[in-house]
Parts: sequence; C-alpha cells; structure tokens
Amino acid sequence: MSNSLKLNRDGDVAIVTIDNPPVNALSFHVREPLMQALIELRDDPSVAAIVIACAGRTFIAGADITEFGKPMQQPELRAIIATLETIAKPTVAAIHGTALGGGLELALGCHFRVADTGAKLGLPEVKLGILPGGGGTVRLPRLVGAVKALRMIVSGVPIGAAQAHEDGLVDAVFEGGLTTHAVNFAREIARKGGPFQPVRDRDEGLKETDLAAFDAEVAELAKKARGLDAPIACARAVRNAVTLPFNEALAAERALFVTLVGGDQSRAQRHLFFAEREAAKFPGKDTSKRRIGRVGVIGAGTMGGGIAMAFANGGYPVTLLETSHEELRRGMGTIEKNYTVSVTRGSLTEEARDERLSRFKGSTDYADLADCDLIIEAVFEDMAVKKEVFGKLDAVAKPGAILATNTSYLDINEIAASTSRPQDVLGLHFFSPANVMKLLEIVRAQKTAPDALSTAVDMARRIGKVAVVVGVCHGFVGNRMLAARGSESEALLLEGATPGQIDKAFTDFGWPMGPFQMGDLAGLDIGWRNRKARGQAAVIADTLCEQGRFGQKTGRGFYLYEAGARSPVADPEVETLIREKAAERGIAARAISAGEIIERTLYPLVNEGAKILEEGIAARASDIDVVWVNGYGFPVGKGGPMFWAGLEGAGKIIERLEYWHRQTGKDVFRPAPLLKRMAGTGSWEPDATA
Ligand code: T1G
Repeated sequence: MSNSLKLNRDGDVAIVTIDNPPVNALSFHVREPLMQALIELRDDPSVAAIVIACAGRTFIAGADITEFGKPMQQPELRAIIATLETIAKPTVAAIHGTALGGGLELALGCHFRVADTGAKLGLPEVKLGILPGGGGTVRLPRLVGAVKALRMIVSGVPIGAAQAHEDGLVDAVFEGGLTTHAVNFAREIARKGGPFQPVRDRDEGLKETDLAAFDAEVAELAKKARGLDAPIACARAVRNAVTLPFNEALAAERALFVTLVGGDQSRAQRHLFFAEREAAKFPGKDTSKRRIGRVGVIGAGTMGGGIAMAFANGGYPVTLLETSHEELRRGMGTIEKNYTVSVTRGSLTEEARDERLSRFKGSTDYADLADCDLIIEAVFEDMAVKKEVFGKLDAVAKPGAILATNTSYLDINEIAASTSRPQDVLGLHFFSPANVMKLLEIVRAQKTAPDALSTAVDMARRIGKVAVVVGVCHGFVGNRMLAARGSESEALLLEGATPGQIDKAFTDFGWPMGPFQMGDLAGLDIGWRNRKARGQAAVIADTLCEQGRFGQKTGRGFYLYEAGARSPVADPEVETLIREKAAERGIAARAISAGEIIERTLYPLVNEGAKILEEGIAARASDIDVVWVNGYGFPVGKGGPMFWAGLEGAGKIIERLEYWHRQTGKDVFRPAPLLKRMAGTGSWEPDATA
C-alpha cells in the first residue's frame, strides 16, 4: 500500500493500519491510500469485515493542521467518510490513545467503534477556532444525544473510553490486545449478519431532544464565548443535526467550517497551537536531562504553596520548607483547604487528594533539602533575602541539583553569581495561583547549563505547564510588557477615562477583565509596595492604598465589592478622588474613546515586545504570544500581542505610537526599530525581507 498505511488480513477480516507518526494526522499521504484501500476492500467478496486501526501511540489525532490555509488535496476526509458509509459489510474503528477531530469523525463513519480502556475521544476543533468539518456535529448527536454532543464539541474536551461506552459512542472497551479484540468483534458481528446501519441513519440520540433546554444551554455557553465565533457555530451546527435532514445539516456544517477556517480567529488559534510547541524548542536545547526525583520548595506562602501543589499534582514528592513550624502548619493548612475545595467541586477525588497530600514532607531545616534534585525558592522579593537563601542552598544541595528562583523581577545573573554553581541556577517564574495558571517563564541566566534548562522544560510539561524560555531583564517578558501596558493607566484616569470605561475597552477587546478589576483581584498593595521599593508613584493607586483600599480583599479598591461578592461596582468616591487629583494638576476631563485607550495601552505592549525581541530576551515573537495568552489572558482569537500586531497593521501602530510620543514624550511610545522593520516585511524575524 504505502508507507503511511498497511493492509493485512486475519482470515476474512481486513485490517487497515494507518502509520503516520507522531499522531497519525490525516495528511494527504494517508487519505489517498486510505480511500483506495476502502474501495478495494468494499468490493472484495472475500472480505467479511474491515477494521481501521493505527500504529504508534495513538489513533488519528485529527486532520493535518499544517495543511490548513493551503489548497486541499483530494480526497478530502468528508469523501472518505462518505465512501465508508457505502460499505455494507461491518466496519470497526479500533481506538487507542486519542481519537480527536477528524480521527473521531472517521471513526463515526464506521458502523462500530471499539476502544482501549485508556483511550480518549474528542472533537477539539473549537480550540483551533473552527468546528468539526467532517460531519462530527451531525453524527455525534445521533449516538450520544444533542446536549452531550453540544458539551463535547463546544468545550473541545475529550472523554474517556468508559464514558464513551456509557454514552453509546463506543460499542466495546478492551484492556490490551485492542486489534485482536477488534478483529474478533468484527468477525462476530459479520457472522451474526446485517444489515449494518451507518451512524448517519441512526437517530436514537436525537429522539426526545428538548430543544428549549438545548437552547437554554446554548445561551449560557454563548455568554462565555467572549467574542469567539467558533463556539457559537458549533452550537448552531449541533442544533441543525436535530432540526434538519442529515444532508442539509452536513452542508450547513461545511459552510460554517469554510467561513471559520479562513477567518482571523482560526488563524490566530492555529498560530497558538504551534507556538506553544515551538516555545519548548529553545535555541541550544540539550537532549541530556538531569533526573528529578524529589523537589524542594522554600516558602509556604501564596506562591510557595501553589508551586508545591503544582509539583505534587505532577507526581513529584515535595519537601516544603518554612522558617517555623507555625508558618509550615499555616501553609500546609492552605494547601489542604485548596485540595478540599477541588474535592467539593468534584474536580478531584478524595483518593487523589489524599495521594497528593501524601507526597508532601514539611521541614524547617535546610539540611532536609539535601536529597532534592530541584529546589525552588519563593521567599520575599528582595535581593538580599534571595542571596541569603541561595547561600544556604549552595551549602546543602546535592551536586547537580537545579537551584531555581521564583523571582518576578530580580536579576538572576546576580543571584547565580552569589553561588559556587551558577550553571545550576535558573528562574522558574510561576504565575499566581501557581497551581492553576498554565504559564511558566523559565529564565535562562548567562551561565545556566543547557541540560539544566532542558530538564526544566521537560519538568514543566510533566506538571502541565506551558513553558517559555526567556532571558534576564527586569520583569523578563510578561511583567516587563505589563508595565508598558499600564504606563498610561493613571494618565488616562486623570484625563477623563473612568476605571469602568477602561476596563470595558479591555473586555470588549476580549480580555477576561480589565487592568483595574485585575488590580483589585490581585491586590493593589502589591504594586504599591513595588513602586515604593523603586521610588515610583502612581497618584491614584497610591492614594487608594493609603486609604486601605487594596481591592477585593478589603472590599474596596478601584471598585466597591459587596460583602463576599467579586463583581465590581463603580464607586463615586473613586471618581471624585480622580477628579480632585486631576484638578490639582490642572488637567481638565475630556471624553476618551475606547480606541484611544487601546492605542495607549496595547500599542505600547506590542512595542515593548519588539524591544524584547531585539534584545534577545525572547527567542521568537510567537514565544511572546504564548506568554501573554497563557499568563495574562490575552484573547486567543487574536493570537497574542505580536500576532495581533499583524492583524492590526504595524504601520498603523507606528503612526499612532509616534503621535502619542509627540503628545507625551514617553519612551514607551518610541517605535522600536524591529517594529518598523516588521511594518515593511510583515514578519518579526529580524532577517526577513520585504
Ligand atoms: N496536525 C498536525 N500536526 C499535529 C497535529 C495535527 N492535528 N497534532 C499534533 N501535531 C504535532 C505537534 O505539532 C507536534 O509536532 C507533534 O505532533 C506532537 O504533538 C476535519 C479539521 C494529539 C493530544 O486539534 O491535541 O481534525 O512539535 O506535542 O503532547 O473536523 O498533539 O513534534 O513538530 O501536542 O503527546 C483536530 C491536536 C484537528 C488535536 C498529542 N485535532 N493535537 O499531544 O504531543 S482539526 C486536534 C493534540 C480537525 C476535522 C478538523 C495533541 C495530542 P512537533 P504534541 P502530545
């Protein structure tokens, strides 16, 4: 047949095995021989049944995403599935690993599906800004019902084999020996005789669909779409499966797919899919890795406790060190409470909670870190304190142990230089809450050894983090750009914009929340302390802090928070304070548009990213996008600040930056040379040509 597809016989059962590493994507060089094989087997009277299986670690993980945006070579997946459904003899998909997207759709084109106990099945297209384009929105509801199909397709989250069996998506689940079981299953089915109904002709899942309840669920899902088109399209396509004849629903799905796949949102989300994987391939990646058996975490406060949980969740034994038993008890108490909240919410079983807690060992003695292979400190953000900690680590840590700091801003080269082993020192900058936020900035210091870096990147994947390797500068990539984004916040307030107006400009852009609501959530006192340490001022935020208005935790910040509530309420007192401070500075309020707000916040964000690229602090523009989408909630439908700059137009950004530079004289508005190059070449690559 071909390198990507093998054809074998087990008696009267034909076995088609797809072999297209690493994930058996349905690339053209798979689709072509697959179509030929199915036609050949359909017409072969000696074949009683057909099994479609995959070699390697997984069943088909979907269409080949690298083919999107290029002319689609025939046969398309839809044609292959249509051919499958012309086969009268039983067809069985043997699923292991992950059957995702087009892979699950191909399996839905078979009469039957059998799965390995560890298999997962899903339609994650929505995460790429599209919807299933191979009939998944029309066939899946026919097996599992409209509401379950809606939830699977709009969330893009796969389900396990047991759930799939319970829901009627798979017909049998086997532990091991999948292909043999699949062949026996197929043979038995053939022996019993047909006719065998293709999924398209089955409607058991559609009967008794309560459209009112379905529509109510869609309305709820739509509220969370935050400007993304794909979730809405997915819901509409599933509804069509209920209300339209099969072929009409299929045609409608195709029309929605074609519209979405050519749109900016899908381009942005596909960009992010590959960007996250590229970010783990940092320049100088070393293949050798150090073994991480046990992890030491110094500090059981908010960050230290969250970091310790992240490692325990990833299966690592953790030694948690605090300065006193009382501090240790408090820290462990918070960790236990967090896990119990997850159990109460149903996202964690009691057994899993107990298992994770069993991985913790508490101590107040540095000597107990001697058996740790990775030690990370999350102590007070002060250079002298950090150096004292690293001095102790230098004395007790085993040779080759990786010594990491969770600092958000401080110079890691200086910290490394204070030890006898700078090659083992790097930054692991987690984002709060560390056990939840996906982003991990792995900070490469000047002397960090390549194998130490590779080990950290590998570890990040194991604890479910999205790792981006960054260089040393004040604030690394994310926080340095955050400062640029916020540099005009106070000026905008003094000139007439309210916190609510600025936050609305952000949420209308697609951010989960705006900067002032975010400040109230994180605590205004954090920024206040940082500004005081650096001799800086922000008259509005400082005044609020002097009044004890730290945000949600004090019930008042930029906004008011009713007791126990988290939703912000505009506070006339704050708006009066702003107007008073403006009057003291002779600033008269004026109307400020949402466009101006975006220009004075997000254009400096892009510009700072360009400077970071020029300085080599980030290796790629797409790394910066990964930081901002996973660490700060930049809307996925815009692909991250650097991808969005391409959508917005670098020329327009430069023109407006230069305008605001003339108005304010601020350096954040001075266009970076690389941004100007990008305007000419359309690429962030420094050596790109126009
Ligand atoms: N197409 C092309 N390359 C893919 C790919 C895909 N679908 N999936 C993964 N890769 C590459 C990936 O870039 C990486 O490459 C390598 O495989 C290993 O991936 C018609 C239109 C399957 C759960 O969205 O979720 O079907 O970096 O690092 O962590 O309706 O890959 O090694 O060069 O992620 O073990 C729908 C996407 C497509 C699934 C495995 N399917 N993939 O995770 O490995 S659209 C998806 C994943 C579609 C139909 C529509 C994960 C995985 P490199 P990896 P992993």
